[in-house]
Amino acid sequence: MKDALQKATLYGICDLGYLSLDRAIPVSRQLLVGGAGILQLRAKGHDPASLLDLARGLRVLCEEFAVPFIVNDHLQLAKESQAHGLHLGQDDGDLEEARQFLEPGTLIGRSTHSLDQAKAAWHEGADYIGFGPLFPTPTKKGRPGIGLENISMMQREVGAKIPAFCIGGIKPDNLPQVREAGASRVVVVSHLLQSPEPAAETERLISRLGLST
Ligand code: 3NM
Repeated sequence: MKDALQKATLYGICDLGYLSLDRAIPVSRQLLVGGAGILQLRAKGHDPASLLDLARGLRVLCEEFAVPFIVNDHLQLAKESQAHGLHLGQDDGDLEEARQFLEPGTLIGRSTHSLDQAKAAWHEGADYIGFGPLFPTPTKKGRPGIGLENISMMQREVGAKIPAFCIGGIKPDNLPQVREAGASRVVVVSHLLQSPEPAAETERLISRLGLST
């Protein structure tokens, strides 16, 4: 799935903060139909053991589209659902320890909130990073936006080596600015999950960026 990761330009998230359990798979399918090149299950506040069926279902769905399926936070759930990857925040422990627990070849991503953290994630062996939040966002409450000024430097120093996805408050109206600032890959959560037409909207965002998956 490393090749598929390289091709991904729009990263979709099945976030149970926005989707009820019964909509999780159908809406995720719409994101993939629209061209999302990677998909994460994010379920803050849920008991990971209760998510195993959903995670397995999403993994199978992603395989249909040859897209990596990533589990946020939960090492055990990633392993048991045979996810293609695990995503860890800054406080979620050591990448190398996680790598030893997971099947060889499992992708590991890291959230980063500054240029220094982005560089550190590359040095510790992350397969990809998130970089943000660019703008304050209700999806990740309590974090200030880091703005756009470090994107081009981050791209040169990290994004040239591993995929780097800009994240946080990205919507159609600020997408041109984000692109202009140097982003070539993005994560869009609330805008897509709240859209009445997630597939069409995903496709529209990708084409507005001039990015293709
Ligand atoms: N991680 P939306 S920002 C899940 O900066 C997440 O690490 C962030 O959602 C980070 O597109 C974020 O709704 C929320 O703003 C992204």
